[in-house]
Amino acid sequence: GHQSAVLWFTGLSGSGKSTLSALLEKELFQSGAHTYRLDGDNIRHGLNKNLGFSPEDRTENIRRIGEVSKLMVDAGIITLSAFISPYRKDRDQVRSILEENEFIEVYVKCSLEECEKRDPKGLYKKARAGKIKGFTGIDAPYEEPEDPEITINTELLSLEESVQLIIKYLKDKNYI
Ligand code: GGZ
Repeated sequence: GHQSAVLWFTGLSGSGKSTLSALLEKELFQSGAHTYRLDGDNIRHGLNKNLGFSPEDRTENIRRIGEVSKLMVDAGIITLSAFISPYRKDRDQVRSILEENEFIEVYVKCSLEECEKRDPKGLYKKARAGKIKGFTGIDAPYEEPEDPEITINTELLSLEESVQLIIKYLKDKNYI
């Protein structure tokens, strides 16, 4: 059977959300699924370009993305939303506007130490130097999911293993 849903990727900057969701989308698309990916590139530069990184703005960012994700799920699309989404209450709010089986929380788990070591955009370095204020993990909080549907530890799994784990979940639960 087929059931659309949002795969909600949450985790620190540099944890691997974008890389993982991009490769997963590619594989899902190749298997014939209808997918769409929401991330900072197509959301924070458009719909949410009036929002920054204060706690209030992050909450509003996630609220709007949740509503857009819901519309996409209603349109029958497997939606991949990749945002830090640091507040548990904001993620739970998104969960609450969807049906039970329509929200799949994917915790992209990676220690702050490792994210800082990766630092692909040099943002942690800037945050440590005080050039960026309120950076998640440094001087802004990240609240870990308490009961995510899927946890992907990107320090232990390869990218391909991570993708296959999610595909297996989707197959086992009859999403694809
Ligand atoms: C966290 C920030 C910040 C601050 C800019 N804190 O690694 P990136 O660059 O590409 O991903 C981060 C992205 C986070 O945006 P989100 O919309 O996912 O955040 S939230 O869910 O909290 O609303 C990072 C960059 O934006 N960035 N300033 N202060 N990340």
